[in-house]
Amino acid sequence: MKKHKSGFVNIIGNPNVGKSTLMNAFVGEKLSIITSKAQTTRHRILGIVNGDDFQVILSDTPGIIKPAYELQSSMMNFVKSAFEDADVLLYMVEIGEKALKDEAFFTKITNSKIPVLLLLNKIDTSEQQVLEEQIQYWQGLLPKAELHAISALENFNVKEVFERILELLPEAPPYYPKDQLTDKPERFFVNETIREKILMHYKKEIPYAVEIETEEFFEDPDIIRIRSVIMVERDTQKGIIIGHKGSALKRVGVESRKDLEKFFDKQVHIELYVKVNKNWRSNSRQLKRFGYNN
Ligand SMILES: Nc1nc2c(ncn2[C@@H]2O[C@H](COP(=O)(O)OP(=O)(O)OP(=O)(O)O)[C@@H](O)[C@H]2O)c(=O)[nH]1
Ligand SMILES: [Mg+2]
Repeated sequence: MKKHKSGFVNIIGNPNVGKSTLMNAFVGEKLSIITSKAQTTRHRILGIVNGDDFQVILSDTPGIIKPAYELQSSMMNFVKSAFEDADVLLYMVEIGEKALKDEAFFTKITNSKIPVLLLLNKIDTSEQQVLEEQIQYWQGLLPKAELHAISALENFNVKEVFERILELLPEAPPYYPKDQLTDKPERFFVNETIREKILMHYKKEIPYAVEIETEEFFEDPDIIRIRSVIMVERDTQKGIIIGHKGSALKRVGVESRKDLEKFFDKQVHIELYVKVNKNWRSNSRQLKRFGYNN
């Protein structure tokens, strides 16, 4: 009989390099939201890939930044935790970027005792010559890491990286039930879906001042009824979220409903409200309430 392998595989890297896209590609489900804006991911989200003789527990994490307010410090604590329990680290960079913005994190990667796979992502955007230069540059910077050039978006070399992860994982029993896909509850995915629409449709600071709280998630046999609150920091932001005659908010609701119907494979009814929660991003009690309690 084949031995069972299991372990934690944690994806870290700068904002916007494609960490969430890769995790979703491994899992085959849209667990993490993806947008073209930096700091899309705010939590550490597990995506579990199960097989007869393996369980790979992937972690998507927020992009590494220098924190400017308490929410961001909490996001960086999620990244730190991902360093601590990894069996394999996936350090993701994108074509054209230069090393991590945070030196301390970069030193940690350089000195890592566990295997590091250096994933050079978005190679679909680059010419062969640029790619070769980039490979040389990164190999020089992190000689101990094993480099894989990939495109998470186009699923190029993703399977090969997964096979390599399986080779590197220790023999261990599964940590989670074999039918479990993630560590997050249903409400979390509702919140994230709504936040994704806000990241997509509102400019500048607005998405960063928003947090979602789902107050009601009620599952009937043929429909899920959801009521969620969009929290902003100031009155002016509330007006912007709602938009002219409620049109902007309505669009968020319609698009979120469509995505959630796909995600839950069921009809969804969603009601959205907007509330001002002054400076929640800097208030540790509020942050705790929203699940940033690390
Ligand atoms: N061309 C190309 N674009 C990609 C690839 N992977 C991801 N992207 C795009 O890059 C952007 C950021 O992707 P995400 O997966 O959200 O990146 P992230 O690292 O999780 O970002 P944060 O959560 O903000 O740290 C999105 O617009 C993706 O579609 C890729 O392989 N090629
Ligand atoms: Mg992300």
